[in-house]
Amino acid sequence: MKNFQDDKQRDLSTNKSDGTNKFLTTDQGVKINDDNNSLKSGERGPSLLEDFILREKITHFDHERIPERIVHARGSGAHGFFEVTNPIPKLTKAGFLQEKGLKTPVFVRFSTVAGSRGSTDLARDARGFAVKFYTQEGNYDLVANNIPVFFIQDASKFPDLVHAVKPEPHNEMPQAASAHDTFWDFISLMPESMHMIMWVMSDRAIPRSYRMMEGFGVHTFRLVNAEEESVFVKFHWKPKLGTHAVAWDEAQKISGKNADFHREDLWEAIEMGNFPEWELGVQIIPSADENNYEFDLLDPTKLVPEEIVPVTIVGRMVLNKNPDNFFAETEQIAFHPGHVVPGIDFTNDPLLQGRLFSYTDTQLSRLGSPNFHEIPINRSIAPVHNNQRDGHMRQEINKGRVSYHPNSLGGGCPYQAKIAEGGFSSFNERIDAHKIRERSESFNDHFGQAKLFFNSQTSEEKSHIVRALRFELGKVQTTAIRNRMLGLLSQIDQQLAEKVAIGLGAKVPPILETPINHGVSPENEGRKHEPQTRNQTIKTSDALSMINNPTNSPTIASRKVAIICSDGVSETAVANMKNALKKEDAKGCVIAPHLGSISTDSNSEIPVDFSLLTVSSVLFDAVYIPHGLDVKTLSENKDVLEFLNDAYKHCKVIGADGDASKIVSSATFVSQITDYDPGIIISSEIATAEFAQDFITAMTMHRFWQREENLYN
Ligand code: HDD
Repeated sequence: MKNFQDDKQRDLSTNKSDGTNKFLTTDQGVKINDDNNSLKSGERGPSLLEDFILREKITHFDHERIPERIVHARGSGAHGFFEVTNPIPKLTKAGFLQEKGLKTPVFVRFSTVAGSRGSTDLARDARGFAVKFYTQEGNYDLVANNIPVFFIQDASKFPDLVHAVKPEPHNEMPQAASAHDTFWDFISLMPESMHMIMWVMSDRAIPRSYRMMEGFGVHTFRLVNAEEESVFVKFHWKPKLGTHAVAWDEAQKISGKNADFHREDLWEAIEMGNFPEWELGVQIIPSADENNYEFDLLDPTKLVPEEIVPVTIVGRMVLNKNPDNFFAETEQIAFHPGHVVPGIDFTNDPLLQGRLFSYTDTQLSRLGSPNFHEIPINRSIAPVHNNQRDGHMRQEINKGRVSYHPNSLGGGCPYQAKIAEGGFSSFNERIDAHKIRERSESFNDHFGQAKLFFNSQTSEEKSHIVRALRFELGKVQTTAIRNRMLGLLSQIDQQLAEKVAIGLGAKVPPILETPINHGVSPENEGRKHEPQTRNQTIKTSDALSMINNPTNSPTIASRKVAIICSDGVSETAVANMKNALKKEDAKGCVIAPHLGSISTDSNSEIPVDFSLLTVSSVLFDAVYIPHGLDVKTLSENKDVLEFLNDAYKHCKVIGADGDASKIVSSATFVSQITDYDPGIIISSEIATAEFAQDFITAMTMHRFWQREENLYN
């Protein structure tokens, strides 16, 4: 079996440099004798223009920023590989999907959409999930999101959408947030966005980790086999760790405590050897079924329920190496849905068609030259030969006289490949149509799948959506926008609209008062573009819920537990919990009032990982308080109480053994518990295996959202 897993690392290694044990030099390779003082006329004199070392250093510095991405500016990346587990040669001729066990190198970049490069990871937002496969037949980019549908149906609305969600242009506020007037003004006039709105108001928009997100190609794509036969596909990434979220209050606090929370989580998991993993799946739809659904396969605001077309797993992706240099790799990587290889092709989805233009165009202003494909992270490992020449920062030195085709002087080289030799040929789709600037009537159902999504959520998830909408619309200052939104929400679910209305102190308007714009010219308005709510064959789908999601598996691998300690702590209790967590690949972190170490009941010293001053509960998955602490002092310690109250409020597991349970009961929320709470694990005995096991089993539930019934009613 040929294994290409390391090909990209080998390729990148030719550009890597390491200054260890080397002289400091100028960019021209001249050794520098003094990097601390500029060349002056006399000790206190003016600097001399002659100082080429100073000029070079400052000039480079002055130019080291490049424009950030117009969207998805904030992101984090990692290297890894994709391995075929279930080859699909009957469906596609794509070489990297042909043989079981074949490994292809990948680079993945996860991102938020709206915020700037330096914004927080925990914004309420869709997440980008872009994968570059460095295949033997050239680069294939699957430029996906963690949500399977999109806000708009036609690429012509993308600039409007992005203008509306970005900080408002007069005062550049708010950063990395959709909770403001321009976003909801636009949305309230775009009923086609209602399905996506349900997703971004759900917990999908506040993931616990990039490693715990699903990924979706969104559009329907085509696979094409060696016989030039095609099927439609939807791409899915399914995370091995399950699909999980944080609470919204928690997300906002994380943004203050550690804006790099997701970036750090991905980095640390890879450094610790907890390599994130996803399965790649496809929903396969025969060409003949193109018109057999109650939605249009070309409409990117629709998904294909997994109950109608199940997901067939074809491979797995493992991320096992952090980048060496953020700018060179994560910032300079350039994705493009139009980077496809033979065997993968597009459909006429009008959003996808617009994307096919936008991505190269944006790289030209972001990376500055049509030679961005030569930047090491973008460079294909398949050989590149063509007649494209010159331009800013050209790296390749093309030999010979000939830079045109056809030619006789160069022997006709480089020559075209026949299809049988791997030459790309577009799928031979028959199109017979009038040129027309209009939206297809088959795209008119704006509420059917929004309903399906809402109805598929558990009651806890539904209340998260209600509270998210109350928050977002609560920040909107224009009453008319809030009311328009209530009108649209009532078309998804009357109760949803009414619950949101309570939070806004408003009444749900009758449906007829809701103005609608369908992206059609005014003279066509109302002709055949009335929005519809088509009945869905499927009434609910577990795959759409995070809590009922079939991807969830009972693992706590890579989760972090705060072990709150102080002098006198039981050494065996701490060791018992730490060891039990380690066996599950999770980590117990010792947190104490100060850094350094604390002394235990057996006079040994335990090193402290973090002081209470620098961390808080929102940065951990669960809290454990071991026996032996100074109960009186810690029960009154404001930091400890805030730790426990937040852990409780965010529905996390809280555990304590021996005397430490008294500390837990002194926290306000916890002290008010009347019913049994399966997320609070208390044991009168100290350091028992059963206690550690109960704690771990509770952690596999991720969160005990049912607590919120008492907290928020
Ligand atoms: Fe896009 C970046 C995903 C619609 C135009 N997009 C970008 C990235 C992701 C997506 C993951 C970040 C890639 C990276 O990490 O560098 N975009 C999507 C998905 C969409 C989508 C899943 C809908 C299904 N995008 C979309 C439309 C347009 C764009 C309709 C324009 C017509 N997207 C861009 C862009 C970006 C981009 C402006 C900004 C930076 C970049 O491309 O490289 O061209």
